[in-house]
Amino acid sequence: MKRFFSILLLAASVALFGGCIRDGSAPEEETELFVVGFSQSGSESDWRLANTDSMIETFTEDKGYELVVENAMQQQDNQIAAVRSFILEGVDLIVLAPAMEEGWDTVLNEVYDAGIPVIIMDRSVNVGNNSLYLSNVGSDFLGQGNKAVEWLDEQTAGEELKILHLQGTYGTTAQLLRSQALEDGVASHDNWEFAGQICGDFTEAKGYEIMTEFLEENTDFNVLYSENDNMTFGAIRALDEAGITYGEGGQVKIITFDATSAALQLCFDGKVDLCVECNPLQGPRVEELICQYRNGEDIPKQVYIEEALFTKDDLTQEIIDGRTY
Ligand code: GZL
Repeated sequence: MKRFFSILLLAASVALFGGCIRDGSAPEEETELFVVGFSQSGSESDWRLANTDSMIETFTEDKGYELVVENAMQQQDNQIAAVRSFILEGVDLIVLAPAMEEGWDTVLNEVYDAGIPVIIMDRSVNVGNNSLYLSNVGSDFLGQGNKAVEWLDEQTAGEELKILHLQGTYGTTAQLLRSQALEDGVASHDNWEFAGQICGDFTEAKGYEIMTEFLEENTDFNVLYSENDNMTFGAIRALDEAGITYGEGGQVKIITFDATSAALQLCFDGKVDLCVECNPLQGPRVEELICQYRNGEDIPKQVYIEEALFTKDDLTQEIIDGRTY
């Protein structure tokens, strides 16, 4: 008899609250789609495009979702407007991939007051009250930078290093923490110094532009620490035009973040020395958290995605060809 009532209670809660079954399939009792409002920060890089694709491929109608995607083109004001439109539309949950770390308190309080749950994905938000969001799914950006610094220390023990620091968009969590790791590294090594710190906004075009400008003034550096692959691709074009060698046996060691397949190919070809993976395929993990939430389970406030480092020795053409982004 007891089992009968527990089954009855489960069926009632699914029918009433739309809990989702872990395999992602919508319970038969559900008729309405679960509407996810997704505010994506932009489309500035290969990483970002893969991140968007991961969400689109995960939140499909046959699994019981309607995904509403708004691309903010790296402008926080566009994201705030998108979140407000999600409130008016009465979506069931918001996924926010924030362009910047600051400036979210007001609009996230509006979402909270509207009773709509929020998951932060990729970067982080710095708000006074972290109960404004359910969880932050993303990368350990400080860990990525620290692993890169440790690798550089091991590879160049005792050498005099002049490091050109190609930074991502200022104020984004990826830039803030990857930069902090390198700045801490320079501060703790008497034989390391900055040749320069320049911002490429995570794009190939800006990376090429600022690298070209920098090389007109200064070619005296032996490490390039570039905070994403697209800026690296632009920087490499500028290095080629300036006749400066890089990678295996070159004047400049290159460290790059994201580990897109194009960057891994450069690494395998000996043109880039270290690829630090930043995994954009976060849709499935976000969906798992949403299912836990809808089933009334507690979810962790911070979830880090598994990531690795790649040098030439870690790669084969088969591994590269098997990558999905
Ligand atoms: C990292 C992400 C960064 C990538 C860049 O999670 O925020 O933004 O490293 C992207 O490619 O532009």
